[in-house]
Amino acid sequence: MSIETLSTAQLRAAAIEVLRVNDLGTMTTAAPNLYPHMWSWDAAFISIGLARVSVPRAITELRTLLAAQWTTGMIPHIVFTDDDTGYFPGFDRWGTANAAALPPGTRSSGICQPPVHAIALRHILDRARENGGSDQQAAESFLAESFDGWLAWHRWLATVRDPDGVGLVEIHHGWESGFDNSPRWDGPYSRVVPGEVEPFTRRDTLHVADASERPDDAEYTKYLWLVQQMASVRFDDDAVRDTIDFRVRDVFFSGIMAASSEVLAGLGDELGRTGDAAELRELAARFRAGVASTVDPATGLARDYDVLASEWISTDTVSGFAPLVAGGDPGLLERQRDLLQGPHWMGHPDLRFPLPPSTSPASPAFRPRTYWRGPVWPFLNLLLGWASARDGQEHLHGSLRSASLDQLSDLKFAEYYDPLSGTPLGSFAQAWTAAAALEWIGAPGGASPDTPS
Ligand code: 2M8
Repeated sequence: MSIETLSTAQLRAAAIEVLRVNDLGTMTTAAPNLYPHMWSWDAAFISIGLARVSVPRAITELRTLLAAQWTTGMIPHIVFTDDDTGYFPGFDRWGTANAAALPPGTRSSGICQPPVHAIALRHILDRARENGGSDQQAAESFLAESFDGWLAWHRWLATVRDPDGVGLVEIHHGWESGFDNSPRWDGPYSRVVPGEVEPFTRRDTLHVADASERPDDAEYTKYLWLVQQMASVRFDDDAVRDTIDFRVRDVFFSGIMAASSEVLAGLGDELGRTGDAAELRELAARFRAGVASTVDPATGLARDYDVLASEWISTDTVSGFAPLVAGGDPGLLERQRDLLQGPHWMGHPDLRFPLPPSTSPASPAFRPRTYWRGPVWPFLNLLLGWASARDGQEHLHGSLRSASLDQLSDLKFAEYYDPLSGTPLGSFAQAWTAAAALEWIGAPGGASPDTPS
């Protein structure tokens, strides 16, 4: 089906079908074969898409995720299904069964991912109020039921992962960033020297057309070494910090923390939780300032910080636009928007669609087909679009929307896309890609994909 002839209704129906195929009842798998479990930040984006179709089902998604929250407040990055799906590393390999903070009966990994959840909850509530009736009632009671859980999650991040109060979240594994093998992490990983890693057989490479689209075995050995290090101290927060070979202040994670804390503060206001809302606004301000403090004056891009090597990580990756997600200083944001729409990013002349690649095509680190080293990730464009709408940037929002709908009109709902050829890559029928399509379409009967908004 070509972009020209595809209707919005067809795109919407196909996206709904992807979510249906991935639906296990109380959780949506991130993708049918490659990712047959629930992932934390995928679940948040998926619930945004689900809210366009069924508010109760969207609520169920977040409720399932929150039920796996650790007693410390951490929301784990994977909630495993009860089945042995063959995903590697599975629950047993994680070794979290011995973690003191794992709630009884929960099967999860022992690390986290960026806190997009409050933003998702805001979307669900907004859709529910548009629908009114039982949807509104269900969403409002879910907000009241779950607020303490989200608050505990943000507090855990603010204390355990930012003990010095610098306004940047520290991560202990590239998987926590969600940008698994981004060039951002090449420096920190180059200094990880794995000890004895238990033998392993990967499964991920079986589910993509070309294994070179995935991280290589040397990268996986380091990923597993870090998991082993955490398991050796039973995932105890303080002990992990003292043990782990990977400690990085992740600027994009921190940008999401800032944005999401602000949104959660607004939700707190609605519940009359004035003190908690004020605390969350302070967190939002702290992380906004932390993100802004990383910006390299020479490039205008935000940077990560390698704690163990005491050095800044300067890469031309989309994470450099963390201030656009965090919000804040208008002058900084304007410079960032100019960069984002400029020739190294959305305005690069060789792009198939004017959407930001995960690494700039102008960077020597750019690999157009390799996972987080260059491809375009549709869910990230939705996040950037949400932030631009929040900041009243209708033009940028409209550009991201129309280019995203053009890209997604191939109906593959790929995990990621080659920015130059537009080829869909990684897993197909990826749930958060379908969810992004649903959210970009908006209400049924909205503008058609090829109508610029
Ligand atoms: C990818 O990460 C997982 C590990 O967490 C993997 O490669 O097995 C990343 O793209 C991550 O951001 C995403 O949440 C996950 C599921 O879509 O896949």
